[in-house]
Amino acid sequence: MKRRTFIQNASLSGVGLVAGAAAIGCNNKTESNVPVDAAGKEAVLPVVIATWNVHDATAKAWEVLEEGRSALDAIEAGCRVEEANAEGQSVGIGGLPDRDGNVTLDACIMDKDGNYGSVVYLQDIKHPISVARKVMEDTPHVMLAGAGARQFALESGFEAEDLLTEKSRKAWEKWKETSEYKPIINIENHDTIGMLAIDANGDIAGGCTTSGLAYKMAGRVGDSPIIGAGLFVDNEIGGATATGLGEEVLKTVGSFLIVELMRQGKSPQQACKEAIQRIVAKNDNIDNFQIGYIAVNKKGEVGYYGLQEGFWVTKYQEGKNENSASDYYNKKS
Ligand code: SD4
Repeated sequence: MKRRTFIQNASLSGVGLVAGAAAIGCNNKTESNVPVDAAGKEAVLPVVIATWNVHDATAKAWEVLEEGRSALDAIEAGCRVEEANAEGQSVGIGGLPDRDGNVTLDACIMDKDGNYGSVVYLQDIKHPISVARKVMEDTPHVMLAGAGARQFALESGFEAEDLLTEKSRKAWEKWKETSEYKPIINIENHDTIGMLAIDANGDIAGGCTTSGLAYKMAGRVGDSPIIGAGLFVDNEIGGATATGLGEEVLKTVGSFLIVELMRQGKSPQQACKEAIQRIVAKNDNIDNFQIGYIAVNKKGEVGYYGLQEGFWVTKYQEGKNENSASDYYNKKS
C-alpha cells in the first residue's frame, strides 16, 4: 500500500496533530491523525518496533498495517506470532515454567483511546495477548488473573492446551538438579515481546506478552501485564514498553516514565536512557540483570536502550524489517 495523505500544516509545539485531514490510499481510513512538523514534513509511518529479534512478528504486524488496518490489530497479530512459536522460551507455548513446573503467562494491550486490557498468571491458553484484548473490549474490567482469566478465556472460545513443551520441561528438570533460587533475567532467559505500532492514520497501540521470569516463584507476576510498567501508550505523545527484570521496571514505573519524559520534550532515545538511569540510581549492583526499553513518539521516531549489552530490537519502517543492537548503560571496560 502506498500511503498518500494530504495533510494541512497545523503546528503544536513543532508537531502538529492534524485532525480531519483527508487521507486516501488505504481502505479503512477515515480521518488522519498523522503529525507534521513545523516545516510540514510528515511522520514516517507506519512503524512497528519490538523487543528482541522478532522479524516474523514485526513482519506480521507490518502486513496488517499495509492492509490499512489499525495499530491495535497489528499489535495483536504480531504478538501472536511469538506466542505460537514453541521454540521461543519466554512467550506463549514453550515458555519456561515456574519452579513448580507450571507455565504461567502475562500479557497486556493498549489502544489509541487509552483503553487497556490485561491477563496475569494465565495458564493453558496459548494467546494471552488476544485474551487481554477481549478483557479490554468485552468486559467492564481491565485485568483478570489466574483461574478467573482462564475461565474467561475458555468462555470466550479459546482452547486449553498444555503449554509445557518437551524442550522446556527438560530445561526445568535440568535446572532443578542444581537449582539455587537466583533467577537472572535476560542474560540467558529473554525474548519477552513488547511491541509498539503506529498505523498509517497516525494512531498508536502497544502490547506486551511473556511467560515471565524462568523458574520464578509460583504466583509471581512481573511488569509485562501492568499498565505503566511493562507498557504505556498515550496517543497524543507516544508509547513505551519494556523487557527484562520486571521487578525493577515495576519499581520505577518505567513505560509511563518514558512517555512522560517524551511529553516533556525528550526524544524516545533520551527518554529510554533516562528510564534506565533511574534504575541504575536505585541499585548498587547492576551487573546481574538486564532491562531494555523501546519507545516511539507521535512523529514516528523510535528509541531503545538497554542496561546491559545484548539488548536487540526489531524495527519495521519504510518497508525495511531490521534488527539493531541497542546502546546500553553498563559498559564495562
Ligand atoms: C518479567 N519482563 O516477567 C518480564 C520478563 C522478560 O524477557 O522481559 N523477559 O519480568
